[in-house]
Amino acid sequence: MTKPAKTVLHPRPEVVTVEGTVIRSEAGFHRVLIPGGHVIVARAPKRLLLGERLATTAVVIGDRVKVRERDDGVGVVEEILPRANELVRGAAGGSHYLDIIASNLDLLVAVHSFVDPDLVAARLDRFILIGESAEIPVVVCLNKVDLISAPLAREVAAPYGAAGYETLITSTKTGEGMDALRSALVGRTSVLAGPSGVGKSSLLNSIQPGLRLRTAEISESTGKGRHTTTTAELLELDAGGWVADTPGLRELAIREVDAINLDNLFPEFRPFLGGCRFSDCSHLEESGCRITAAVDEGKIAAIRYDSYCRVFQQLQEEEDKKY
Ligand SMILES: Nc1nc2c(ncn2[C@@H]2O[C@H](COP(=O)(O)OP(=O)(O)O)[C@@H](O)[C@H]2O)c(=O)[nH]1
Ligand SMILES: [Mg+2]
Ligand SMILES: [Zn+2]
Repeated sequence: MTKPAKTVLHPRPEVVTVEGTVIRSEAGFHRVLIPGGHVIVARAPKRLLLGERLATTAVVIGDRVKVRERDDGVGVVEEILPRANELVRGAAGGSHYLDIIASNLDLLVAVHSFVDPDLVAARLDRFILIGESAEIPVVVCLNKVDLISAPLAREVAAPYGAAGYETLITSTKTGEGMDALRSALVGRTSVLAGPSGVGKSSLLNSIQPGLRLRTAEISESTGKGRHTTTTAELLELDAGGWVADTPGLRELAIREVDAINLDNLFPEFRPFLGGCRFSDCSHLEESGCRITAAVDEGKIAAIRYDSYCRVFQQLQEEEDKKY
């Protein structure tokens, strides 16, 4: 964001409450975009209203907030309006604590490269599941198609299309798929999520050269990290729309999903759910399982089912640790 902080001056009364969207948070100061394109800087009390409930949650980028403007130009966040969704970062070590890093996202673009690093379906699927568990619409982006053949790319992408995801095949080297990615982002508030090295920064730079991005190079080579670790930001696209850039994206968590409910997060499983012999079927080894039958019939891609089994076991191990 290059927009300067502006305070709108009102003649009277001295205190005015405005509604806006948090586009940047740093060290307790939030930049709030308000109607008319102005940005006001606001602080937030430790506890404030989140819709009906009193929450100890922090204000995050994407939040719709009510801000009281004061005479001295610094605003105070009075209320966070109810969030449509929340992107969370999981604390390491199986802790229960979840850190919210952004809210009200319209789109999560799950990015992976075909090669370099090689596509590992379970890794890509974990990022898709982060979107699914947060109820954020997901688009799949498979990048670096210049490094493999077109038929192979189509074959690898097929399970995602079959699952119902809009699946983009892209290359920042040839420009393939860039228009489609741009169209997906326009007018929305999005986040690109995926392992490091798959081309997320390159994709955004291809779409909009000069878009200011926090890169690994900056935070890791300067060794300071002081500014980069605490700043979360929504970057504005010239074409319209916003892209979230936050330091927590590498540790995103699948949110509060019990293993037994994981099947619901695979859209292509849904038509078959309820068809198993046992109502609490885990779809792993039980007899009379409609899901494994659908895999055998070629109606569910084996590679997606394999991801399901892996993540199911991971979630179950995490649950076992808790009790
Ligand atoms: N061949 C090829 N390389 C790419 C492509 N996109 C990015 N890269 C390279 O992949 C590496 C990692 O890219 P980067 O954007 O930093 O990935 P990020 O960690 O996901 O942000 C860089 O060396 C890029 O030049 C692509 O479409 N094709
Ligand atoms: Mg990057
Ligand atoms: Zn089953």
